[in-house]
Amino acid sequence: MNPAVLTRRKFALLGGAPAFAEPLHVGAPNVCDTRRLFRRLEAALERRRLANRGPYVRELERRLAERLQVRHCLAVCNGTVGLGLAAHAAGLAGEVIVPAWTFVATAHALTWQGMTPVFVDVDPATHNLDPALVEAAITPRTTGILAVHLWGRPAPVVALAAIARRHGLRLLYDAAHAFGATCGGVPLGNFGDAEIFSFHATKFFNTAEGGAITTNDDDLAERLRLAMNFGFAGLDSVVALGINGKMNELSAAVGLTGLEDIDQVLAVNAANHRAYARVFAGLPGLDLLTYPEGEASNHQYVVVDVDADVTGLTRDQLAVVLRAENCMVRRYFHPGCHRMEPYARHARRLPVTEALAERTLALPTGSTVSPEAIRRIGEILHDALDRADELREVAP
Ligand code: T4K
Repeated sequence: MNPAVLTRRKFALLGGAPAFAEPLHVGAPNVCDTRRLFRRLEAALERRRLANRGPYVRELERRLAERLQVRHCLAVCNGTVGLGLAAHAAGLAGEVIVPAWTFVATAHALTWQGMTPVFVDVDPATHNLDPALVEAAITPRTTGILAVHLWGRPAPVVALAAIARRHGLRLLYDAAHAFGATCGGVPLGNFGDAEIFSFHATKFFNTAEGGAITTNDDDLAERLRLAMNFGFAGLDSVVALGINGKMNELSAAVGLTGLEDIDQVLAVNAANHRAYARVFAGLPGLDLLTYPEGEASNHQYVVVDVDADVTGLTRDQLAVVLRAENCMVRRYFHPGCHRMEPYARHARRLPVTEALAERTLALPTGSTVSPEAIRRIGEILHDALDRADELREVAP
């Protein structure tokens, strides 16, 4: 620790100016090339084709399927609707096993369909479903597993596939965080019966709002196509229950334009993650969640485990310190879905999820965060740990 820094810093929490003049957000959107986007938007407006699987949506689906090396890719209006559509089209009903350590949309999408999410704990090392606990939670009412590739790190796909096969269950993946990641060299998007991506503004690849369902199952793809378009099989022939799950042309234009520069965005995220790794290597009690070696990863989430016994500050106290400096860290996914409504009244203890919910902090990354900003965040953290006694008094 540089003693000059110690004497210089006046924490914003103690009346100093925030370290960052403008807030650094977790999930600040990566914005695509605006000129190319405007040209695309102009063309869509001129041809007066704005919705209902227009040329941009079809092109985006084609390009995404190519990139993910998957047979079918269906662009949807958002990830949550995509999850509900996939659950419906896969024939899920009754109980579906999900992690509680995820964004609440994973569970809500099932509940909205009249299904019961059965929350199962995760592996503390990976933050993903623990296969042994999944198997133990199966009952005669279980019809499927909706696993999550949390933070874009692959769920245990081999073990889950074996469990699904053994028990005759459907297997879906919430891949909201996982676009661009691989498992065993295979792009996520190819596992289970179907996978569902989110292209929300906060994702490294975004269409403002949007998502996609991918599958290698031709029949399931056909059911999904019907279900996402009100069940229409022809001009006035409705053959199944459906809703409106379609992506619009303007969102697809954002996606097509963003896709052209996606490798640069991936490079920025990877470089930022390396910069954070250097910072956290020197900070005892703060462990950066790593991405698997030898696999592609999007590094969209910078996730740190806070061991308060070592740091002297709890995760929440550190969050207060950093947010005062305009580093707008998030407590994703506190307190765990099982302790949110409408699930809390039936909640049973999930010790790993509950511990992670008290210890996990997400930090900003993406194209709005420079290596210099990460270095400064490191300085603030060093300083905060050195002066934990003082900060504990003011950070509730
Ligand atoms: N499954 C999983 C595992 C998910 O994580 C998600 C979504 C879904 C399913 C559902 O997919 P979608 O239906 O959303 O496609 C955000 C996102 O809204 C949500 O998409 C995402 N996961 C979740 C992890 O994060 P919040 O409640 O944190 O949103 P909000 O408004 O607080 O924004 C997050 C940060 O991003 C803020 O710090 C501000 C910044 N931001 C946000 C937006 C929208 C910007 O700077 N500009 C923006 O335009 O949920």
